[in-house]
Amino acid sequence: MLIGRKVLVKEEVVSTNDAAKALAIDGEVEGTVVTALRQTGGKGRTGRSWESPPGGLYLSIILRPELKAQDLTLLTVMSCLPVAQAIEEACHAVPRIKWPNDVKLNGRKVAGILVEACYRGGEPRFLVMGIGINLNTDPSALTTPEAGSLKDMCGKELDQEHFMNVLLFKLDDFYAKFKRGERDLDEYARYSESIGQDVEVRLGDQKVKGKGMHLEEDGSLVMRSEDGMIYRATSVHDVVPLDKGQVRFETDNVHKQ
Ligand code: BT5
Repeated sequence: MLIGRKVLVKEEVVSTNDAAKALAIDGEVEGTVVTALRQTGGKGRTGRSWESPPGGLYLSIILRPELKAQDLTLLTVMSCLPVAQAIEEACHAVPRIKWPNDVKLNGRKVAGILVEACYRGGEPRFLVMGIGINLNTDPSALTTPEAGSLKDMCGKELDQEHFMNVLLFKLDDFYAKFKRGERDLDEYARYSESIGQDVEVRLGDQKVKGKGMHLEEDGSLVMRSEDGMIYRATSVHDVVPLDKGQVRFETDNVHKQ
């Protein structure tokens, strides 16, 4: 087992992603996990914040994959799969993955993933995969209207240690398979609420409504807009028309060292 060989438990941090990033810069090995009981500055994508009261699970994993840039996006997008599987096992209910990085249960967002890539000289040096799950969070501690707590929705307190062990096991299995080139897109589609469903993505200043069609091998979501245009959405929810050439690659947040 690579992921979770070493788990560092903190009481309070600003962000487990920042804590993991600092460790990774100092050479911490792949697979190390940083977790905290609460975060004072939990981060979402593109400057958004992640509410992190006690009761939630906040963890970040240091990864050093030797993968091509396009595989990094797919890795980011598909990392929702082990999170959804762990939630299904704990709650006996099927969660839905909203592309690119949300996991929802009964229409409420219960988990989010933020993967940050640290580059040096154009080559990814390491990734930090941050996962936030509203496990035993008191729903009144969450102000985001669409947020949901697993404890509230499953009707029982969940064993945090057991849940984390299951999650780390599933993440480890997923990551090992991913590195071997195995991508279970059918299993992903089973949880997806975006494939075959109505989606809305941003194209510059505009929002485009349409239907999600399939996940591309580079992790982007192909959709057909209401006026019949085919678009490819990259993982930062920019959308690039397929017939206008190049698709832009961006991991969620890119940091230069
Ligand atoms: C995400 O961003 O969903 C990624 C969240 C990743 C959080 C983890 S916690 C461990 C690690 N350390 C960090 O600092 N971050 C990672 P995004 O798709 O941008 O969604 C952010 C939006 O989700 C916010 O603007 C709110 O609308 C909503 N939100 C914030 N906190 C939430 C919560 N606890 N539960 C559900 N929704 C929330």
